[in-house]
Amino acid sequence: MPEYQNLFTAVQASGPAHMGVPLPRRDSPRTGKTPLNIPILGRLGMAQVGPVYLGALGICSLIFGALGFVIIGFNMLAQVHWDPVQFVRQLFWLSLDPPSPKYGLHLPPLNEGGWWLMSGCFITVSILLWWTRMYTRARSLGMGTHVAWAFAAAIWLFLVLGFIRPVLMGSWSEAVPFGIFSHLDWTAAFSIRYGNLFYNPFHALSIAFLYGSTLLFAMHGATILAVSRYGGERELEQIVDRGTASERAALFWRWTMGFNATTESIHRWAWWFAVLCPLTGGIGILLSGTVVDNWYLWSVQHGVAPPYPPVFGTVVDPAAAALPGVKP
Ligand code: 07D
Repeated sequence: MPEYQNLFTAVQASGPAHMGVPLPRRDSPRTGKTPLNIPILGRLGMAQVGPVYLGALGICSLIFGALGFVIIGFNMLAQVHWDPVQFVRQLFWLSLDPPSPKYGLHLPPLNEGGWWLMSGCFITVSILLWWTRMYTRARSLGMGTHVAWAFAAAIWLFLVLGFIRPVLMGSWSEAVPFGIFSHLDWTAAFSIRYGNLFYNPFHALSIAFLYGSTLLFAMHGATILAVSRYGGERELEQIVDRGTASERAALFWRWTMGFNATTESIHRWAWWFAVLCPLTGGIGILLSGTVVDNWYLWSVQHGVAPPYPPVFGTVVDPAAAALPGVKP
């Protein structure tokens, strides 16, 4: 047996399928037959696939998600006159857009944003149901609800972009369109409209946590793999059989940078960095247009960024320039 194991040489123990812990009385009973056993998946994780716990929340979430998704798909198909070839060719350019500004927060006709509103509503319901499912599943297993709260941080950004900020701005037209390139165009246009999002300190924070998360994940993943020859990845042994993997992992970082996380605290670092990325991001988006109209001018005003040299005269907020009586 090889001493060093990796993704491709891992020894796969196989035995009777594990159906999981007994379910509480209020939960749906187990249905279905023996779970699948797919050895190739054992190279990436576990070879056992299923059983999935669906339950009422799961089923409802999938139904609403599918409805929202299909509404988007059929709108796109209609845009290419129901031609499947053009649908595939133009997929990245197709888009289901929110209503135009003239509708404010009112209900628009279906073909002028109504479908967008309906599918957005269904997808939001689907995501909230999925969140509840994660929460209740964790509770049923006697676990903490950390995953659900991390998911909630992402949902916060999703809701700010598509619901909370548009409501505060008084128009659904502020929300993000459903489409591959269209949502990217929306992002670029949003940045330009509010004076370059790089000057938004919350966007900067969000990026710091995004990049920080990848760095922490790489450090943690690499550290554990590096001590897997001492059983570092079999976390139980670290607790009951001290003296090899964990100590080496900790010592490595203390030697190289003077400080080390613990096997518990590294996961708290990871959780907070990941959660703070959409949390700070959502704050940044919420402030754009509601409190701050031009992040570049805001930065100059607050001494964050230097002003342009006065060769072009004073820089005027383009939005303000459009106001009567203000000369560009
Ligand atoms: C988007 C929300 C949660 C998602 C959920 C899932 C479905 C599917 C389907 C049921 C990811 C929803 C699920 C919809 C359901 C069915 C069928 C999470 C999301 C719950 N930026 N930027 C960020 C960088 C620039 C701009 C964040 C880098 C330009 C805007 C992040 C650069 C411009 C917004 C980030 C860069 C610009 C952002 C996202 C570099 C113009 C946002 C964090 C190097 C392009 C968002 C404050 C995240 C935000 C955001 C990174 C550049 C615009 C840190 C690295 C200057 C408008 N940017 N950006 O976790 O929060 O997203 O901003 O250039 O809104 Mg940016």
